[in-house]
Amino acid sequence: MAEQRYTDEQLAAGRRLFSAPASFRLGVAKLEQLPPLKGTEVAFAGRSNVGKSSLINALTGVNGLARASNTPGRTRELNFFDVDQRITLVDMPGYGYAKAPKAEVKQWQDVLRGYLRGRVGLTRVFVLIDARHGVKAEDREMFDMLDETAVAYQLILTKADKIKPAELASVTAETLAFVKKRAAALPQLFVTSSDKHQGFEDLRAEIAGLVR
Ligand SMILES: Nc1nc2c(ncn2[C@@H]2O[C@H](COP(=O)(O)OP(=O)(O)O)[C@@H](O)[C@H]2O)c(=O)[nH]1
Ligand SMILES: [Mg+2]
Repeated sequence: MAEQRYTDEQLAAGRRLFSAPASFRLGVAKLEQLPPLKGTEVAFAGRSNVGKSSLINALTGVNGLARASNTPGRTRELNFFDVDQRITLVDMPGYGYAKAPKAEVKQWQDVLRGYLRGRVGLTRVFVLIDARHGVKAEDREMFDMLDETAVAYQLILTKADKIKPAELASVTAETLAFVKKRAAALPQLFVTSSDKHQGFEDLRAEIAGLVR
């Protein structure tokens, strides 16, 4: 069995934090509409279809809280969710959706960059990577943006249920080697399956540790 990464107390704090019902606060399409900070803010980024919405649903235990969709590129807003008044989760619009019109892509990149640059109090960005695909060019652009804006970020490999354990081990090692070279990336990652509800105890413990 793998070594326990968090203490029992940390795991319990994670469970306690997420035992409170999470709720949707608002969706924001323009920087001027950003709400005031409430508690510790953490954001989730990743390519379209990587599993952001599914992960937020599984993390909070609220089915349908974040809209999961089979149509990639549909979420065009920063969606804000409250957890226990102490944590704000932000579902960021997916990037790397080739079919989106150029002007729309540019508008979204501006909103993302503006949010990442200007959001004082944004504590952590979790960047989701599909375990089947590993780090792609668009992910590296996101890492560049995060390194530039000096926002601490940490990777989550998603859809772990879709690949064999041996493949998962090698993509985990490759991805870790990759982030170790990045300025603002944390040198540990999470591996999750929203379908099988795996990996969330640790992620909850990590997020609970960020509460001020
Ligand atoms: N097998 C499997 N499918 C997943 C998982 N997470 C998400 N999906 C599927 O991947 C698709 C995209 O998920 P979604 O959460 O909407 O991705 P988003 O665009 O990043 O928000 C949906 O069909 C989900 O059901 C997972 O952990 N395992
Ligand atoms: Mg989504």
